[in-house]
Amino acid sequence: MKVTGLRTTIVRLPIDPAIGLGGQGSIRSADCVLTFIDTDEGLTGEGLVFTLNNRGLTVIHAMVRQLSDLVVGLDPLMSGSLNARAGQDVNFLGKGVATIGVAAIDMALWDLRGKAAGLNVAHLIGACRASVPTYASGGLWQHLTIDELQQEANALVAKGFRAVKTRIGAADPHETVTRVRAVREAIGPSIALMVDAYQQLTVTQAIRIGRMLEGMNLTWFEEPVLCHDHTGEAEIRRALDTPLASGESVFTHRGILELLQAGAVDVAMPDLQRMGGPTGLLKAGQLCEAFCTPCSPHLFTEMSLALLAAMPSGYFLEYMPWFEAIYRERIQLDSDGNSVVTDRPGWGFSFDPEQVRRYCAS
Ligand code: SMN
Ligand code: MG
Repeated sequence: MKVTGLRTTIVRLPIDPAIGLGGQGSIRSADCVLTFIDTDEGLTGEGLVFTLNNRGLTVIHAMVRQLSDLVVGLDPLMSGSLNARAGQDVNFLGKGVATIGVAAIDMALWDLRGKAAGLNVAHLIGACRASVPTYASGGLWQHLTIDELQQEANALVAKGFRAVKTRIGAADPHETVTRVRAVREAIGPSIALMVDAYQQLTVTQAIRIGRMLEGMNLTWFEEPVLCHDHTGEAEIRRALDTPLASGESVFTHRGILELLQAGAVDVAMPDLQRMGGPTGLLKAGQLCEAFCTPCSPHLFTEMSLALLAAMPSGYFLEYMPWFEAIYRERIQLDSDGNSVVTDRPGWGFSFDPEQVRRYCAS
């Protein structure tokens, strides 16, 4: 089999109503570069990388396209070293956009290998579990009132989720506690609850708020401080009983290694596009295993499901519905609130051409 070409399509998915991030602006769209790798055997592999609010979308798009010569002509079954070679190739540019470009291609190659074998990526690797604990991440944002928070929390539980995440910020700590308590009261004691401060706090603020939240049986406290402050994360982790989660904002598995070596986290959260794709994410998962640290991949629900199912260190799947509109298939929850690993080949989730046309902006 040979790769005959790389195609890309830009889709812009509106997030309406916009998500308010406390004092940190808002999220109004998820803007994606869909990557298609075609072969002479008629199989096509698919990948998705994205940005928020259209920021840098054309840059990511150009990056993916710039890398097409690395993959055209390649036998997808012989693409094991592609990620490492591509990493060397873009080394001069540093991480960031270059890594995201590599990720799009690596995602599509994994999809292709699964399709060529007739296996879901989870089974291609060798799955550890048939379903994956899942938390609802698309709601409970900071712009909601207490009533709205409770209504949304109830609705998520009614949909079958057994774990939910809410966002907090640097507002008055008492208000933060009131909001998190309101969610805990709505969902009851047996649903897992996570909080995510997406890097908005200082170490002192995080320890203070974290102490005030102890006793609410939080599953984790996510990204309390700036993502590169591993010393600060380690300090917060030592000060609190609540597990500390972080890692979504670091690049490549080496970024996750630094996080683990610093003793910064109880839960590591590698992000598929910042890891440079599935190859890097699986390496991050193996590092987590070596450090006896649960691994909860960030976003990319439709692809992370298969990878998480195949990671011995795998923990929760983040269910974020932003990309659902362009996929044919949907995540299925079982009666325990776990996402079921599908037998469909490749990712098991494929782009719906009609919906792609609808949201297409290229
Ligand atoms: C998050 C992800 C994407 C945009 C905003 C916030 C959040 C998460 O940190 O973990 O889902
Ligand atoms: Mg987060």
